[in-house]
Amino acid sequence: MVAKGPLVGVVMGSVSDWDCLRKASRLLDDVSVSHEVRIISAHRTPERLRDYGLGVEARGIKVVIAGAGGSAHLPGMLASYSLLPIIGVPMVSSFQDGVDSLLSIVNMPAGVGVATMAVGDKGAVNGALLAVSILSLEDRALRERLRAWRHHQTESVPECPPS
Ligand code: RP5
Repeated sequence: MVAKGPLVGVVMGSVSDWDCLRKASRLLDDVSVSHEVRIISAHRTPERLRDYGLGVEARGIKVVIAGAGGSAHLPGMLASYSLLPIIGVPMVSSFQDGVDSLLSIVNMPAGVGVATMAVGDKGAVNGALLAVSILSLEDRALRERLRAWRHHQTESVPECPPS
C-alpha cells in the first residue's frame, strides 16, 4: 500500500504565528486530515518560499493555509507560484490589531486569488474548515466527518445562558 502524504499545507511567516495557526492544525486533526506544518517567511526566506510554492502541488498537497502578519505577502506569493487554493489567515499585529495583515492579504491584484479569513484565531479555525470543505468535495468520508463536526458544534450550543 502506498503511504498517503499530507493533503493540506499549514504555513506561517514566523514561529511567532504558531500559537494562532495551531488552531488550524488542531481542527484538521479533529477531522483526521493529514497536514504538514512549515515556517516560510516571504521576506526572510524568499528561496524557501519559491521552492515550496513551485513544488507543493507535485507533492500531493491540495490546499494551503498560509498565515502571516504585518506586510503579509506569504499567502499572495504562494498563490503566485501555485495553482492550488490558498487560504490566507491574517495575524494579529501591533498595528490596529492586525488590520495591516488583513489588508495585505485581502487586497490582491486581479488575476491572483487568495481566500482571506478573519484576523487571528477565528480565521485559523475557519481557514481549516474551508480547507476541509474543499477537500470534502471529492472525499465522501471526510464530508461525513465534517458533517459530524458541525453536528457536534450545534449540540454544544446551550439553549439558555447559565443562571
Ligand atoms: C510576519 O511578520 C510573520 O508572519 C509574523 O506575523 C510577523 C512578525 O514576525 P516575527 O518578528 O515575530 O518573527 O512575517
